[in-house]
Amino acid sequence: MAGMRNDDRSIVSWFAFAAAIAALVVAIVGVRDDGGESAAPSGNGGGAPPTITVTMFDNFSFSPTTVTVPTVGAVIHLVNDGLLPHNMEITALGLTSPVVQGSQELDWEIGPFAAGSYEFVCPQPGHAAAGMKGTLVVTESTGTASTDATEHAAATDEMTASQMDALMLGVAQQFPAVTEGHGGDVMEPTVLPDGTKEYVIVAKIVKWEVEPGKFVDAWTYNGVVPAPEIHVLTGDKVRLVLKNELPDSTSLHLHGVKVPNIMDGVDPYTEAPTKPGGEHIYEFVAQGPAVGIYHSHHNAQEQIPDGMFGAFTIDEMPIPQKLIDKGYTKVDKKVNMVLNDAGVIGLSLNGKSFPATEPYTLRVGQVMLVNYLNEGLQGHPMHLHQPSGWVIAKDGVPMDEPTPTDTVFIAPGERYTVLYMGQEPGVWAWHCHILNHAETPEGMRYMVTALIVER
Ligand SMILES: [Cu+2]
Repeated sequence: MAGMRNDDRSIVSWFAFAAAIAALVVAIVGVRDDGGESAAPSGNGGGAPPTITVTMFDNFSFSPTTVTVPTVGAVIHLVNDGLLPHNMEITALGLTSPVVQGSQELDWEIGPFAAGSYEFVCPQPGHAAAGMKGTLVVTESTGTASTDATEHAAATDEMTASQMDALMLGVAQQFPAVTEGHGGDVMEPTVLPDGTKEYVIVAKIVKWEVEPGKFVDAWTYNGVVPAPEIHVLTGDKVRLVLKNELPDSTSLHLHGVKVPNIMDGVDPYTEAPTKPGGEHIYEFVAQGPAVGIYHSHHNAQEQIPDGMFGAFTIDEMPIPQKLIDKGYTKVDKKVNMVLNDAGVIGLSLNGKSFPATEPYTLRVGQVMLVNYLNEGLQGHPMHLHQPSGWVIAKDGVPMDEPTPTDTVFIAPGERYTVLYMGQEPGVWAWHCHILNHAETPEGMRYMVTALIVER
């Protein structure tokens, strides 16, 4: 898998890519017409300042993170969704709002000001450093723009159809947005004198950029989300050295991988918790095939969604004869897609949220094998517009009879292995079909990527 990403991106130029995605967005949202129910921004016609809602959260974030206002100014309706005091400071303009106490809200009038782009932060001690910041875009035109409001209903009410279209286009054109960090690449083992493959797994907190500018304190293995993929072969002697650099204890469970009970990684039953600063060794002989996950089994409802998960695969999944007969003779590309929806990472594919998700490319006739692995707290129906696929394994067990799918529902903990063959060239949307996991009034978000099929 290493190096695949650069190859992928070189196949289409960035500009062509953005244009293709833009066309895709237009196609998706084309059903909404300008005479629809959207209201114009209040008072905008006469040049009066519009009201824009900005919500502040105790996870040190603003929503939306990009606020677009006209040069005439705006009323910022500040809502504190948390319990801590928060407020908003546009440092370069010398503007600071009153402090908003927990669960309170207030209106803050700002402007007029010159067109430009200005950072805003929460000036409460430590909040900006924790990532509580955003961008105020001042434009000559009117606007109430945002790129990631959670107050979607309110945002929709304040937008015209054209404004909504412009926002959606803006988000789409960012795809694939560049962010720091890339998870899930295959980890190389240290081979010990007796042939054992040793992997050192360091549990630690790092700043992880889920989407452009949104850094969270992710709980990781080896500093990336998802953790590096561990891929071994049947018969391999495997040794995992877990080093705990977290402030809490932890343990490492091998989900969907056959191991002796004592290696199951479930404290306090099969082992004592590995304390901060501690180390634990897991040893077993690989028995494949397997499409598994290694993840925390200690306060897992927080440690896993916060980032402590990675694929653990053994051997390659066999292609059923029925599909070989249909021309699926070999796998040209392998993709692990780890789903998440909670913790500091939130709704994401492989630790990233659209438009920062990774696009995939495939040539007509090539075959892509996708392992979907759900590490979230809810099920996700993953839908690839085209090509439709064939499920060839469930939880790492090969199926004699493949089943066709264009939407595969993956419950928490489940793994499905699906083969797709590139057929019709184009940019094909690929997303969770719980629609608010994929779409907002401001454009596509969260669990969305694309498959680009080329001749
Ligand atoms: Cu979903």
